Amino acid sequence: MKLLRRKEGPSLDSRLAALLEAAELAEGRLPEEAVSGARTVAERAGVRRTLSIDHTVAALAGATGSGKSSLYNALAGADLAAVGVVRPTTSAAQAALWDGEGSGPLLDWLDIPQRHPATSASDLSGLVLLDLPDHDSIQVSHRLEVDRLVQLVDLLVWVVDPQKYADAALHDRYLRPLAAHRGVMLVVLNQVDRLPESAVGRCVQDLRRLLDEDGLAGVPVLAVSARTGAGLAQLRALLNDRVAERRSWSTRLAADITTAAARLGAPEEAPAGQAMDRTLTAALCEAAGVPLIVEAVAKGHRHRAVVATGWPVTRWIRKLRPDPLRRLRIGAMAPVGRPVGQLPAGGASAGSPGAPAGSSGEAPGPSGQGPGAEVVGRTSVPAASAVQRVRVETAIRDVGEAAAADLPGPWAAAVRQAARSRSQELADAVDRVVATTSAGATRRPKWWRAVNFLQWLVFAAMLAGALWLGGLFGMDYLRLPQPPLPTVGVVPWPTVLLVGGALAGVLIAWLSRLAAWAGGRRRARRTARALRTAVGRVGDDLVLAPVRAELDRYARFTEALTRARA
Ligand SMILES: Nc1nc2c(ncn2[C@@H]2O[C@H](COP(=O)(O)OP(=O)(O)OP(=O)(O)O)[C@@H](O)[C@H]2O)c(=O)[nH]1
Ligand SMILES: [Mg+2]
Repeated sequence: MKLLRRKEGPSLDSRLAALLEAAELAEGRLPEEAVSGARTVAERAGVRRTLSIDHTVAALAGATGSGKSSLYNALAGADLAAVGVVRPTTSAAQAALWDGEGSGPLLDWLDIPQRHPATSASDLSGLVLLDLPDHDSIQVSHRLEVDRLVQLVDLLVWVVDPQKYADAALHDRYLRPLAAHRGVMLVVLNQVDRLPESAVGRCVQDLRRLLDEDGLAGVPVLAVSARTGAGLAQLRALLNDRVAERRSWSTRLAADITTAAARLGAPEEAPAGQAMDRTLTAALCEAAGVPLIVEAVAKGHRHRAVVATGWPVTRWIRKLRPDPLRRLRIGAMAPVGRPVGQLPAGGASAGSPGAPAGSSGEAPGPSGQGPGAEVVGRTSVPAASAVQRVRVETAIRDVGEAAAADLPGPWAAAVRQAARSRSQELADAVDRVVATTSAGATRRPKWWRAVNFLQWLVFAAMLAGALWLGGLFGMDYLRLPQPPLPTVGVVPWPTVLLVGGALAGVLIAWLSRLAAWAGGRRRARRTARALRTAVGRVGDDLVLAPVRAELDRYARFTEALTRARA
């Protein structure tokens, strides 16, 4: 016995664990009924295994008047159950025990208070035989009692009679749904004494055909008569075999697991989760104003280059104009309000046009800062337009659709939902990475300082030339004798300094502008790349990662389901 327990244990154990795991993973994805059904099976199995496995609980089930109680009495060798002409007779299940010692907790669990020792020969040692009420009863309580015990017993003995063996109530409600339990089922055609001998074979054959149609091929069918005792010896022998094997309990639990697992779904190969992110990144970049920022990076670079390296005489004019990049509050990182939720907010945003494009944050300053608005490090990049938001929504939907393509219905819905699950956070997260990623775009190249120094040197030379010439002009005006004037060739030095300084200053300014133009483009390209990567990462975190998690959950579910069905 101990050996048997060990032999059955592990595989049942692991299948039960797998069923529970599958149910847990299916929580919220599959119909609650299937999930709780699997849990109930696991729970029930857990309890049954702790109760006596030396006893086999067999239930006589069937329609009213089929002769369950008569058969019960005949097998037990005593009139334990009332056999009546008024239908239905049996209203509560009772048990006959063959060597019932130790079966108490099992019968307590089955909730059967009426227990009688059987008086027939003890060849059925270990059998607990239940006489059930009728399954097709006009009494609801009878049907409920039958349904309850059909779920729990180790062995099902269906008792039919020649009149009602084809009843749809039996085949549709019990036999067909229990096809997985054919290993723990017997069918007894009772009252064969009421048939002419020649008809018995035909009747059994017809019953056999019906059972085959129910998916119960291989289930033993016995023709008996509780009244005459015909066929009872074979029935006893069959019961004796099953009781001696002491395996019906585990076969039944295994069938329960198979059925519960089937209700959770067919274990299919989980599709490789390929989430397409290109379009999503592109849509997010557009909505986050990346092209605008990239353009501003190039322009801002040129702007600052002119301020830093332009001709000192004219560069102040440029200073009066705002820096295009700082206008977007990039690089400045001052707390500026930007209404959150500019990108689509899950399914809720569908159909709501939201703020018109560019309506907020166009100008620097706390324009969008309302009471309670989130104000930490927001950029002033204009809000996403309706078209851009729709594009992001579409891209998110496409990611969900593509990932859900090969999944069964409820799981596909869960994957689609996962794609949308964090879209509320997208606007904020994208804005934050845009602010941090492009913050470095305002760094000044070292050569600007050198050129600036040179500009001031040249400017000083020009100024010196101007002052010198001014001095000479003054002395001439006052008719004072002219001091000696050094020359370069024929051109006097102060003129060389003034004109040369001015020309050199303008030339340096133009050359620097040329270099800044190229530098600006280069910086814009680098920023674009960095922004695309950073925004792509946000899309990955908030859209693709939840999808991958759900696909992974489905993969683990199918894997658990495969183990549960093994
Ligand atoms: N001829 C004949 N009559 C039988 C046989 N078995 C039972 N009967 C009769 O059929 C009637 C119903 O028998 P029960 O044993 O009470 O039937 P049951 O299936 O327990 O019915 P419920 O308790 O109402 O569900 C009784 O009158 C029995 O005498 C049989 O093998 N042959
Ligand atoms: Mg009865």
